[in-house]
Amino acid sequence: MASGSWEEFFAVHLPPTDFEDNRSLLKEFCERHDQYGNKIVLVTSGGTTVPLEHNTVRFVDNFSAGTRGAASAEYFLEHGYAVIFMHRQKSLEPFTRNFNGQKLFDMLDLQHRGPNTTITVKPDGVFALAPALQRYQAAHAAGALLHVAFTAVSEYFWLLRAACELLARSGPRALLYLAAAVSDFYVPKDRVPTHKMQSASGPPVIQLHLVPKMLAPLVNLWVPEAYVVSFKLETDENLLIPKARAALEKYKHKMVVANMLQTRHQRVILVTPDSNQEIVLSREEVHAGKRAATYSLDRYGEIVDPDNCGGMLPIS
Ligand code: PAZ
Repeated sequence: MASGSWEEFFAVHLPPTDFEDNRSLLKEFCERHDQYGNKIVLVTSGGTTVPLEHNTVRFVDNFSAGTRGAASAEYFLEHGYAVIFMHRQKSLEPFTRNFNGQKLFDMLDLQHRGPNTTITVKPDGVFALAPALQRYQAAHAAGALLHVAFTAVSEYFWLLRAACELLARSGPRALLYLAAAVSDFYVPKDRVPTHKMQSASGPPVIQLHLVPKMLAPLVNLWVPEAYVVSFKLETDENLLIPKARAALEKYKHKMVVANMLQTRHQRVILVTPDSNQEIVLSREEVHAGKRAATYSLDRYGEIVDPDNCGGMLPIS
C-alpha cells in the first residue's frame, strides 16, 4: 500500500461510530429507488473539518455555508431525482435553508388565552413558509430525500465511498454532484494529540499533509458508470479554468463547475471536455432566485390566502 494513497487513508482512519447506521440508510434508499429505475443523485454539501486533537476542541475548517448544495438538492427533487443529501452537520439544508437563525421565530405569533397558549404563523410568514413546507413534506412523503451528515474529512470520505459503492448498482442513472468544500490537507492520525493542546506547552507546530485525491478511485473504481460533476473553488481568477480543465483531464469525469469565492452565487462556469459555459446572474436574479424558493405565489397563491386563513395553512 503506497504511502499517502487513498487505500492507506482508509486503512489508518477508522469509520465513524455511526457509519454502519448511515450505511444501512443509504443501502435501503438506493435499493428502493433502484427497484423503480429512478434517477438518483448524491449531493455533497458544506465544508469538512480537520481535527487538531482526538478529543476535538480545535479544528481546521473549509469554507462553505452549504447554500449551493441545499439549493441544488431542491432543484434535483423538482426534476424527479431521488436525492442523497450528504452534508456537513449544521450546514444549510434543503427547504429550511431560508429560515435559519431568527427568521423562523420572527414569523410566529404567541398568544395566551386563559390556560391556552397558541402559536400561529403571521400572514407574511405563511407566504414565506408554505411553498417550502409543502415541497419539504412532498419530498419526505415520497421517500425521495435522504440526509446523512459528516463533520471531519475522514467521516466524509467513509460516507462518500459507501454511497458510491451502493450507487454503482444504478449504473448511468446515478449522478454525483460534489459541491462540498473538502479539505486538501489534514493531520495524520498518529500526529494528532489525544487531549486539548495546552498553551503552557508553547506554540504548537502543526504540519499538514496532503489528503489523497479521492476522485481517481471514485471515477475509476467505486462508481464507474455514473455522471460525475465536481466543483472547483478558487480565489485567483487566473487559476480557475486551468485547474478545472486539469482536473477533467486527470480524472476523466464529465464536468467541473468552476466558481470564485467572492462571486460564487452570481457566476459559475460549466467546464466540460469540449466547452466552457459561463452562467452569470444579475443581483436581481440572485435575489429573485432566493425569493422563488420561498415566495412562489404563482403556484401557491390559490391555496394560501393570508387575509382569510389567519395565519393557518389551509393545505390539504
Ligand atoms: O456552500 P456555499 O454555497 O457557501 O459555497 C459553495 C462552494 C463554493 C463550496 C461550491 O460551489 C464549491 O466550489 N465546492 C468545491 C470547493 C473546492 O474546490 O474545494
